[in-house]
Amino acid sequence: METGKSPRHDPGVDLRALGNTPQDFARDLLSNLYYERGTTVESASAQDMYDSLARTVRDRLAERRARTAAAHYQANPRWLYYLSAEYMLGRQLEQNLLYTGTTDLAREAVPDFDTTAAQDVEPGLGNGGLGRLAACLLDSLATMDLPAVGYGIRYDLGIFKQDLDAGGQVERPDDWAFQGNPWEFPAPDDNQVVGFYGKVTSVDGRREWEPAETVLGEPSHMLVPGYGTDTVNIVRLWRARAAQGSFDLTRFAHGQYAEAVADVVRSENISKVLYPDDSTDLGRELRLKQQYFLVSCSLRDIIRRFSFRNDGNWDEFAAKTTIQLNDTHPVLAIPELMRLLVDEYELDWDRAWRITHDTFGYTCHTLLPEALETWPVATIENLLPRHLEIIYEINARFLAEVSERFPGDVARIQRMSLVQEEPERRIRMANLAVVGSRAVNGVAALHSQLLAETTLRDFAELWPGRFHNVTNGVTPRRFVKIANPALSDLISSALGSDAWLRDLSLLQGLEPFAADDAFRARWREIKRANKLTLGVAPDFLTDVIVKRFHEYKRQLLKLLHTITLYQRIRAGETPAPRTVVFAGKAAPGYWAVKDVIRLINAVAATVNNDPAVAPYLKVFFPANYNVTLGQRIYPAADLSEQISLAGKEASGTGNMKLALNGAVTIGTLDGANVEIRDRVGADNFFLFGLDAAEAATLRSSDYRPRDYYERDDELRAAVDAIGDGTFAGGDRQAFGGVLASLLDRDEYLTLADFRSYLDAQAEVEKVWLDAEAWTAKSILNTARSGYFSSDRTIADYTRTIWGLDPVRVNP
Ligand code: C3B
Repeated sequence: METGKSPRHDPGVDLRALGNTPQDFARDLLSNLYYERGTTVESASAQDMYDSLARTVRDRLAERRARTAAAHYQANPRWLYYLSAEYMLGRQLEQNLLYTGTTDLAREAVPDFDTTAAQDVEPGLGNGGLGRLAACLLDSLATMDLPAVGYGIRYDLGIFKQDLDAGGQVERPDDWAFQGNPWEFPAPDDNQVVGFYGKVTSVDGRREWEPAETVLGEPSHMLVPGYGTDTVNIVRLWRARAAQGSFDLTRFAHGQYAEAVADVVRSENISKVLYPDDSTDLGRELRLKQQYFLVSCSLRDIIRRFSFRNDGNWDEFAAKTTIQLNDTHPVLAIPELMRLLVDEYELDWDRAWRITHDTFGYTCHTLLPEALETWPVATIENLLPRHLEIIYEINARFLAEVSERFPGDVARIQRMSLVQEEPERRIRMANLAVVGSRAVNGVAALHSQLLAETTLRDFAELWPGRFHNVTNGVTPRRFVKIANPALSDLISSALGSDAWLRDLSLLQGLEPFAADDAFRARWREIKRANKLTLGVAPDFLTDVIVKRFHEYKRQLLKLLHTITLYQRIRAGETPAPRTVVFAGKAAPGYWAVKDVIRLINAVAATVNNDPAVAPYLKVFFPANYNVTLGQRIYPAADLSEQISLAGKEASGTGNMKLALNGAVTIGTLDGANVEIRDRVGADNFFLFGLDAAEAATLRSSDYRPRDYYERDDELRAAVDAIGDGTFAGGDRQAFGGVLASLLDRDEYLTLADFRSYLDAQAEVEKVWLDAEAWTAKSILNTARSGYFSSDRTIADYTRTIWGLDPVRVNP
């Protein structure tokens, strides 16, 4: 199984002969068209041209990749392995053109560049923030020359495509690689065999797991280039396949066509589809299989890579390897590494545990208890019997440690146990993650603080030194340079260079320009042009709430405000014109927020068809929010809505993308909003609402949403309009569920925060009417948001958790 292949680079021929003159580029493009697609310029389809262009660009990265692999082999460095069930990579073509400096060459060489580029499909292998964060971190790791590999699953179907039918969300499959994926390199020789089910027996005093079912994990990788450097890292994605020869010819001959491929289908189902759930625990055996599949393939690959230079030297493993667990989805890596070390490599338990514990770091991305994964003991016992034994052993040793520290504290032991007893026995994956990792981190300052005070309090008391904060960040390459080229050019000309793309703190240099009339005028012009590109009115305030739909994120609060604006206009008021942009997907089974989507579109239909309202208010809900659509929305936004109930949003990253593009935030003291406000200044941020402590107190008291409804005339009118058929052609039942949830429960205190939110919106409007004052705030938001670069996030991880050194790639 160990191929012992080493990625040494043979410098006998200079592959950089892939030159970058217009002739070189055009020749390579033509060569790909002829030899890869078997066609000619005259008869090439848009897809032929796209594929050939993609290969031409990719080949320039492949050469850098070979030099990176050689440098890494030479350095034998400490590696970071990032394990994540999700990656939202975004479109690859524009990024890779930028990173290879071939954008102009491509525009020159390709007859119809825009049509060609439009063929590029975004691999949507994630749900939302967590998956996009993973992609931003990979971008920064490569940019900072850090030796890292991302591991994930190559889902056949990514996050569903959202259609809107009569205003409601309809999900369509995202067959993203249907036309092939030119960015990907298959590596079938590096496949791994993964076991499931079966039984455990004792052989010579050792435990031996005999799986009843095996599946092949076949990897392919996509290139992850750094910006402004020759480093090209990889993200390695596993695809499940049946073993060769699984097709049942006998059954086929008897006309049993479905049965003939049953084994193949069963195996391949493991990487068939991304679970489209965000922030809820979802107990399905296939999902657990996916998680184990990812972990098992990746760990064996990590050991294979370790063995190139350090074969058998297990005492070096944790010094050469750090593995970051992106939330609880890959946490089975902890018992799996124990199983490999103890059962397969025959290390004793204590030594294996030291290695395991020293190897892992765990990032938690939530505070919601319902998002902390737990798995029924019975499910694990059936699917992974040996892992359950190992988890029990870890638990027994761990609980002995807790008892020693807190003798007689039975309640504490029950809370901390890896096994939940009631109402059903389940394994608590977050507890397992904390016990098996040397470092645990939250993703924003407030989040890390609340984790230690609430969700993971017992663990923080036991091991205070294990807990860290690493505030999230976003890549300025994709979310400023590529998304907003005109603004990027303005920034570069103001700062005198584009060095800010690799050191975003340099944006501070823009501060003086907030007082420069000509600069402000140019800043406004760009924002206007970006609105036209998005297709919204250029002179309206563009007010955006774009993110996954979730009750805690309170899209409904934004909608109540929108309804109030509508009612005020109907009553003769003439507010500052604004377009409210909603975008985002809802988990397919999450009916409470699917109703909200339907209601937003019903309100949009009413508002947008009312000529009396048209000069003041529009509601826009573009379907299928994804990275590509986000790249068009952020540059056009004036106002960034970050209005989750305080204490619920771990961090947010859309808030950072919007601030960097000059949107001013209206928000609660939640997640990274707190840090955004600290940096941009309280004067350049519209704050409202309960803080986390106040929200927790109100929620635990006898909260009565109806009191707020009865006391506030505008609130009552907005809520009544939902129930009286105003937006449903007179049908009073159409949104009964939304109404009841607001008035009877209002779990996320929407009504309690309504008035404070409207007051803050009045302040927004006042400032907006003074265009110069608004533009100054917009510029200061960009100038002071450099901290939110994912390069800074990676620097923090490197310093506090990973301890990595860069490896420079020789030109
Ligand atoms: C998200 C959180 O909801 C965001 O606050 C956070 O910014 C990102 O992760 C990145 O840290 N998240 C998610 O997208 N999916 C989950 N299952 C849990 C958290």
